[in-house]
Parts: sequence; C-alpha cells; structure tokens
Amino acid sequence: MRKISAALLMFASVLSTALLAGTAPASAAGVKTYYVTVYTANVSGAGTDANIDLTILGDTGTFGPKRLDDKFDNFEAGRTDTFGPFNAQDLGHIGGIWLRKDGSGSAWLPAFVDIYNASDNEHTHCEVNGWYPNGPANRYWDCVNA
Ligand SMILES: [Ca+2]
Ligand SMILES: [Ca+2]
Repeated sequence: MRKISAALLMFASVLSTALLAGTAPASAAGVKTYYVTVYTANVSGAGTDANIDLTILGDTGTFGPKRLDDKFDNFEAGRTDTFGPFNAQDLGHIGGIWLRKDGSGSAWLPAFVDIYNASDNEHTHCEVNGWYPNGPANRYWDCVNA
C-alpha cells in the first residue's frame, strides 16, 4: 500500500512538473525557479492550521494560486516556512501577491512573505503584518525588490 502511494506521488510529481513546463514559453530560458518564505508573527495566537494559497503577480506573468504546504506544521507563531522550488514562467518584476486563507483553521498573523528568484538571484519582499480572520479571506499585499 505504501509502495503504491509512493509510486502515485512520484507519477503526480512528474506529471505536475510536465504540466508546469507546458505552461512556459517554448524557450527553456523563460522558466525561472522560485522559492517562497512565509514568516508568521511571533505573538500569541498568530499561528494557524488553515490552508494557505499564494498568487504571485509579476509584470510578465502570474503564478498560482499555489497551495503552500509541506510535511511540517506550517504557519505557527514565530516560525519561518520555506516552500519550493517552484518552476514557473518568468514573472519579471514582482509587484504584489494575493495571500488566501481558507476557513479550516484559526486566525493568522503573517508578518511578511519573501520570494527568491534563484535563477536570477533576485529577492522580493512583501510586507504583510495583517490579521486574517477565523474564516476565509483573500488579501492583496504590495511587494518591493529587496
Ligand atoms: Ca499550522
Ligand atoms: Ca504542512
């Protein structure tokens, strides 16, 4: 059973990689590798177990909405969560993000989101510092080159 699951996961991974590549321009040079770091504020009640989706808005492309999740308990108070690598069409200059929380977890206080374009060694900082409610919310935040 476990072996079958692993094989399915592998297949899904290969498939999603192929699908991502399929959305990129014909030239592989147009594909960039991104990492996303989310810092949750270090104050009481700031953490959540809700599902979090990120959309990145660049001047040459959009990425997402992408579910941010890994094997760890993410988005806990005072914790840094880094996700990726995400291979995406070159987003160019990143001017903002949509950060979406569903209603499956408690309120959440993200402090900031950092996006790293590993292909070009470019850092983008998105200041947040805004409470999300118990319920679902989708909010836009400005980003700047860092
Ligand atoms: Ca959590
Ligand atoms: Ca997780």
